[in-house]
Amino acid sequence: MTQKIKNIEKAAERIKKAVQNKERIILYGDSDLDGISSVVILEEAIKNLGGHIDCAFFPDRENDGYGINLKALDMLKNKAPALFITLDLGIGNLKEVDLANKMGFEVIIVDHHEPLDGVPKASIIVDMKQTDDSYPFKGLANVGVTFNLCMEMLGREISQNLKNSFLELTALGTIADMVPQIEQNQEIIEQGLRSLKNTFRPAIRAFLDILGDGKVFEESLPKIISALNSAESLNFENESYLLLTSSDNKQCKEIAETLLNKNQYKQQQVKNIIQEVERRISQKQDEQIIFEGDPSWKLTLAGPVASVICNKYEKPAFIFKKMDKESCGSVRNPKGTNSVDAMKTCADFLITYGGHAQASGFRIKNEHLNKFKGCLNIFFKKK
Ligand SMILES: [Mn+2]
Repeated sequence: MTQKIKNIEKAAERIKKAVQNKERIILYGDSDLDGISSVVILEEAIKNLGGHIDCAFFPDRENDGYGINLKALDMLKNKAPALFITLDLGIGNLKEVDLANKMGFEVIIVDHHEPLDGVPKASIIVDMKQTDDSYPFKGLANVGVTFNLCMEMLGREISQNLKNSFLELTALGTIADMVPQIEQNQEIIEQGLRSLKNTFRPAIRAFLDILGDGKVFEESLPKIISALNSAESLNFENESYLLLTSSDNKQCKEIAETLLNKNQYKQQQVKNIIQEVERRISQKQDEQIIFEGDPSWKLTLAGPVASVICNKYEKPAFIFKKMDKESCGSVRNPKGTNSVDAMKTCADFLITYGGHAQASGFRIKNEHLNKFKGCLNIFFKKK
């Protein structure tokens, strides 16, 4: 028997039971394509079992912060009791899960991020990065974990068509999340892209129609992924989610067009910030890390900027938006170094942090920025 991710059978059974008992189900996903595609395929799996979800919620990273947040819980409190399923976030939300429990929610966490100091008191946690999970492949995107969960829920009876349509979104989310394209991820991407070329999904068809004009699929693909990945959440709604779940061709075309335009604008803003960072670091070449922030930089652009800077200069890149009292940022690290370990060492200066070895995020009081930077420089000097 092939090995399964810890608790995945338990989670599948619990969700199926909720469908049977007509319990309320809330899906709470991260606002990037990995999180959104996770929500979409889990919703489709629940529908396939004859159930439905009560609502899908996506926090706005810029204004509400990453993960489960108090504003969301406050908006959702009237829906308790309900099954509250988090996707691509939640493993770091120890306090928030306590609060959700108190409000009468039963929380299931589906995540692929590294647990920090302990795990939340959720009813079920599916995350192969838990220390006692011996699942051999740790590189799945969250949508890869969710795909495994959907397969577990639907079992052998699943039709090849439905499986393919799940694989399409799983491939997109996996590519978008920039996890290593090896082992299961490679299989998912190969099968998903093969199916995508002839997809029935109205959202993808809309993109292909707009970008089409005789262009090959491979050229359109990065644009589609980038557009879907850069939609922002507003009032816990997300345009990419609306697009991917719409069956109205006209609406799909309108949203797809909007997302492509917004993404183009975003790419230009990313370029501008990169230029500014490069101007600043040209005077600081002796430092171990790149550590730059600004009040005018959008938080959602910090990740893309840090990626480019990290690749180009082969140094850990900490890029942040400086707000009134706090700063919030994204981190990208060269292979062989671990940003989560680095921040663990310097955790005294941080409000929160979390993520993966190569890609993570943090929140900090402005008065601690210099001490944090000094601590990071010492950590990476030792490496
Ligand atoms: Mn992810």
